[in-house]
Amino acid sequence: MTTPFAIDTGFITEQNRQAQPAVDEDYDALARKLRRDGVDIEDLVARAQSFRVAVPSWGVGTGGTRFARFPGPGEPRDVYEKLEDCATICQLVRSTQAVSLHIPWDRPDNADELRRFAEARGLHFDAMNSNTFQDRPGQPLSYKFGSLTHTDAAVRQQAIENNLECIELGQQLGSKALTVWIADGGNFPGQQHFRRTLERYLESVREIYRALPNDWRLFLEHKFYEPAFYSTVLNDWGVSYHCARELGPQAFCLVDLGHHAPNVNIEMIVARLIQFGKLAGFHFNDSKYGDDDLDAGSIKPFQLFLIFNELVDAELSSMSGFDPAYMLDQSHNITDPIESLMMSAIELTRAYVQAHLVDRDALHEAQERSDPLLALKTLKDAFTADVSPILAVARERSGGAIDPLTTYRAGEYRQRKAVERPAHQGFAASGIV
Ligand code: RM4
Ligand code: MN
Ligand code: MN
Repeated sequence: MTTPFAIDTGFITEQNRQAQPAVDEDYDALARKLRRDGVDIEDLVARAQSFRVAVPSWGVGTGGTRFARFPGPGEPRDVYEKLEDCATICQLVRSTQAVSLHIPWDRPDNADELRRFAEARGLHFDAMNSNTFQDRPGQPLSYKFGSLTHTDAAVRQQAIENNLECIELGQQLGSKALTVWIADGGNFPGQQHFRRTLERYLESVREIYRALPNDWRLFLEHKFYEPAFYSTVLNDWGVSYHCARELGPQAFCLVDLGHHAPNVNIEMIVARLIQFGKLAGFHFNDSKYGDDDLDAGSIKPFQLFLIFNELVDAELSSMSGFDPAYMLDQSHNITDPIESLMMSAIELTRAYVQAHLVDRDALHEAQERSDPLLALKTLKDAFTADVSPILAVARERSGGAIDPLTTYRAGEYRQRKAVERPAHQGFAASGIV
């Protein structure tokens, strides 16, 4: 077998050399401007270098809608090829060392071999995601009418076992968390008894919780609709919070940005969960209408900034137990997934750095003096600052690309993969994966 193509480090260095003079000029100008405000740019570069977000294995494949999927060239055909793509993203942006797997989509024949394969590429495994929202071939019982909350105890048991398998596999892979998202819910009024269904959910998740290793966390992911269109069992953060509390100290609430009704104040939910010590972390994406799974920061960058404003506020107050897990959860339907994931990782780092630019003393004072306009201006000053030179320098110092998109395209990774990975028959099926 020939060695799969990878972008050469020397090529990145050469691309950086060409981009360096312009970046240096912008960086120096920004450093001077920030110094006037008493901010040391080097601190912000260090913050940017420390930022981490996990990439979902399913994100590197072309997504789709319920109408169609338009596969792109050179798509990964198995978990190993997915990891190659994740390694390329990390090579260029340097913030995405962790990969989140979905089981059974990514179930390996040999977990040790997969772990070594990842480690050899500087990657490790983030939260495991269980999938009980589809039927796998040969599966004895169907999830058509639910999984962990099904009225039939045997179906619930099967779904519990699917989750236990994820924990077991995750332990072999070095993961430390399990994310449970269920599609359970109803399309018709009367279809489900709301209270009984939630009771069954708790009973099932308790079994999963009991199997958690001591150093693991359980992330409960709520979603208010889809694929169930009338009601879902874990419909919002309130229910999620209730369940996490019922379960115990290792259970937390995961916030997927696309899983809220339109206009909901997500940053406030984030602040509440932080205050209650139950924020698991995020599935980052963006949306206009619903669970659109668009690229993070593409539609509502100010909202993203406001979320990071809460996160950074908690980070700077050294709140005990504050350790949110960040992951991208997007569906790349019409873009090259590698490009989208790189740009999204950069947008998150941007929001994180901008949030560090907020003058927190000034904000606090404006709040105390009931000066809403000055409070908003304090936030807007940070949000409108162009921190791109900080992000570029951070990437370059960490061994990544000053301009990941240009370098990726110039490196012809996708073209090379199109040759190496001829699409197999039947791969163009519709659906989100
Ligand atoms: C769901 C949810 C889950 C993700 C699946 C693919 O809407 O966001 O996190 O695993 O999609
Ligand atoms: Mn999600
Ligand atoms: Mn989702």
